[in-house]
Formats: sequence, C-alpha cells, structure tokens
Amino acid sequence: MTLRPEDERFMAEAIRLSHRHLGLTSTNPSVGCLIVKDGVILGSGVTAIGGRPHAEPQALAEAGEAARGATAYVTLEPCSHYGKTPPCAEALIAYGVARVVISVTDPDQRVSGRGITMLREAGIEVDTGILETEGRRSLAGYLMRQTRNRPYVTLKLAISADGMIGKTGEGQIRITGDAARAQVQMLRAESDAILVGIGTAISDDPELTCRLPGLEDRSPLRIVIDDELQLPLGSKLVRTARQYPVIAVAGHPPSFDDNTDAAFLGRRATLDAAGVEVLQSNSSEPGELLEALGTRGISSLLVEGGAKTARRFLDAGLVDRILLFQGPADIGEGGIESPVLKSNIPADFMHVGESRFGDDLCDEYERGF
Ligand code: AOF
Ligand code: ZN
Repeated sequence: MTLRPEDERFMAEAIRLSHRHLGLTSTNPSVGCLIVKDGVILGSGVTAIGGRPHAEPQALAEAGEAARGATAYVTLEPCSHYGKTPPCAEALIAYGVARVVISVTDPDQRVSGRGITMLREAGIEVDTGILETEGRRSLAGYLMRQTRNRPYVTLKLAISADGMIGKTGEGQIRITGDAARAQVQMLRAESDAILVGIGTAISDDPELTCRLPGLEDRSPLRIVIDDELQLPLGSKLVRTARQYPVIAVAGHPPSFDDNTDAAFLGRRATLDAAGVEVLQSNSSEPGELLEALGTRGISSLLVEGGAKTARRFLDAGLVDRILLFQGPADIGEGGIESPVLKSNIPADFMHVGESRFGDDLCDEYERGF
C-alpha cells in the first residue's frame, strides 16, 4: 500500500459526495467517485437516483480523455459483474486510469474482491481501506443489508433536560428547536423507511414525511407497529397514505387469517381500502420485521419512538446507532421517561459525535458491525 498525502482528503470528498443520494438508490448503495490528476478533480459521480448508472462511469465520462493516467477515488470497490450495467472495473480499465483508491470492499457475492482483482490484473495500482470507518458509515445501510439481510437501524430520540421524551396525554410537545427539527427531517430524507409505534401514531398524529423545501419527494416509507390495527382513519398517516406509502405492522404471525377475529379482519380491510398496506409480523420479534424489510430492499430504518418501541428494538439488540437530541427545558411532572439517557447508553455503543443545533445538543452513538 503506497498512500499519498492527498488520498484521505480526496476520499473524504468522495464520501461527502456519496451522501447526496443517501436514501435514494436502494437497493444499491450510494457510492461517490472522483477522478483526480495532479491534484485536480477532473470528474465526479454519485450513484444515480434509483441506483443506476453507478458512480464511476459518470465520473469517467465527465473526465473524458483526461482520465488516462489519473487516480480514481471510490467509496466502494468498483463492481465486476454484468448486472443491469457493465462492470465499473472494466470502465476504469478502458479509460486508462492508472490508480484506484477504494475505501470499502464490496460484500456483494458477485463482486467481493473480484473488482479489485480485475483492476490489478489490468496493471492498475489499487489501494483499499482508505478512511474505511467513514466509508463504512456512509455505506452502513447497504453493508448491513448485504451481510445480515436487515436494514441499519438508527434510533432517534428527543429528550428534555430532565430526560423525558414527552408528557402523558399531551401529544406532540416541543422539546427541541427548529434547527434540530430540520436535522431530523434531513435524517428522514436519508432513510429508506421510518418507524413509530401505534402509541406515538395516535398521541402525536405525526406525518413522518420530510418537509424540507425541495426535499418533500424524499419522504421515507412510513411504518407503524400496530399490533391490533388501531391506526385511526383520520390520522395524517392514513390521510396521506396514497401519496407517501404507509405500512401498518399487525402483531399477528404472517399465517394469521383467523375468520373468528372478524373485527381484526374488518380493520385490515378498511386500512387496505384507505391505501395502507398491512404486514403481519410477530410483534415480540422485531428481528422478524427487520428481515421482512431487508428482503424488500429497505437498507436504512429510522426509529422515532415512542418509549415502548425504542425499548423493543434496544432489548432485541437491533439498534445500530442512537441519536440523542437534548433540549434545554425540563418537562417535569407527567413526563414520559426516555428509554435511554446519556448516562445509560448500552455498553457496546461508542460515542462518535456531538453537535449543536441552536439551543439543543445531539449526541451520536454507534455500535460496530
Ligand atoms: C459500483 N458503483 O456506484 C454502485 C455499485 O443491480 P446492479 O447491476 O446495479 O448491481 C448492484 C450492485 O452494484 C450492488 O449490490 C453493489 O455491489 C454494486 N453497486 N457498484 O461499482 C456504484 N452503486
Ligand atoms: Zn458498478
């Protein structure tokens, strides 16, 4: 491995670029690629919305003839398979790139080292593992789905200064300010799906869309854990279901179709008619639901509460990242205690970030995988 001083700088730039299409390329990862010669970026590409074209051919096309002898920085190992597009490794060879710098190797069985081998066999110098931690973070959803057939799960909680996530009987209350709320909307845009429990769906009547100007179409698939199918027809979720898809997860096993429970079947038919998809999954096993979501191509899931739902995922060991937003005010009497606080984050999580949004703080914790 012969690293150059500028390698990390350009890889960081390629990773930043890949963020542009996070949540928009599933089941493909959002990959960033730069073509660089003599310290100058000649071409850049990010996996297109919908997953194709891949990043490399776009960056190469932009660089054109000048790509000959250049270095390509790619956040994921270039593909080696004839999928819906020809292999990116072949394109890099054809354009005459001299060196390829990769952050993360691709676990896809069709690639998995073969992309690197193809490049090396063509005489191209290849270096891997550059900014690997950051690269893996940017590809977390893709990597999790590829290796464990489930989405990468981020638990987001907004807590008051005294550690509460709400107040009994008061629905949505303001805990954090506008800047933190905008950040949460951005997280929604970057996620394939978002999930809440029925308690939150009823008490808060959330819409769970991304309402940032210009990013409305990046709203994630909205999922409610709704064991008995109590989601009200008048809720914002149901009323917007035809525009932004909603799944209600009933707590019965997939085989359940018991004609004796006519009330349940009636609610199922009513929700279905309102445009809400009903998915039946054993409610005591969040892993079963995650597997079903992984199979559908969902790579990243944002869990937004409430306390019971958060606990279900935490207890099952199915949270990969925790984002703890903390507002400056107390809630006091009647507060609903947060399932996690800074003081009792599970031991297998590492504190990896701390940011400020107006008067609010956001701490980020990650579990390696
Ligand atoms: C790259 N560059 O920008 C991306 C890659 O269905 P296909 O044919 O598009 O192939 C999907 C696979 O391609 C995916 O599982 C991953 O291995 C790779 N994604 N590869 O060289 C890219 N998005
Ligand atoms: Zn490719």
